[in-house]
Amino acid sequence: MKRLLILSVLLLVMLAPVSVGAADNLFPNADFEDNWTVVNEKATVPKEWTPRLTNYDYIGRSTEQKYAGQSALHVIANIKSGAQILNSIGVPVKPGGVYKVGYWVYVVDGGIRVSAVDDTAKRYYPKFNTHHFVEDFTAGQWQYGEITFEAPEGCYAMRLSLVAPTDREVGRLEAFIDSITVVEVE
Ligand SMILES: [Ca+2]
Repeated sequence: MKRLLILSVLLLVMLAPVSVGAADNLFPNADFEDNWTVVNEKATVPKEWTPRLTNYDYIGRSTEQKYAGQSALHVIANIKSGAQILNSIGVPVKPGGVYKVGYWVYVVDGGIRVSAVDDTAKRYYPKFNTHHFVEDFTAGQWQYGEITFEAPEGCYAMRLSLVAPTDREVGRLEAFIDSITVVEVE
């Protein structure tokens, strides 16, 4: 009987879907479902994110286009290449730790760059700024993007930054982002 129980537990574990559990995700409110704050008539943002200056035409909650759940983040901007649109709060990391950022993006126009950036202190040159180029994406469909980085010596926090692409001239950009994960992999 006991052996049968162990076998059933093993089977359950084996059948469990391979996905990031909420407990493993270091990024708060990463599903863009709740906690939206109205900043002004053009921007309603998740509370963990701050718009950069007025580098946007629209930031809001999308309920029609989303990857999972009821909503996703919707961004429209006309800004110069490399300009930041939104920055997240800092997420604690350990120096030497390896982390994987995953996200789903749907590009309508232009493209968007997601960057993982050192957020230990406000400094002009962060200890790292690693990103995923828009050329990896095809417009008009949800696609998964991933960034892996090792937190260097002296790095105790990282943030995510949504940025206008630097690999091409972008006039108007429009994109949706959903289901972000930040997990420690080693
Ligand atoms: Ca969602």
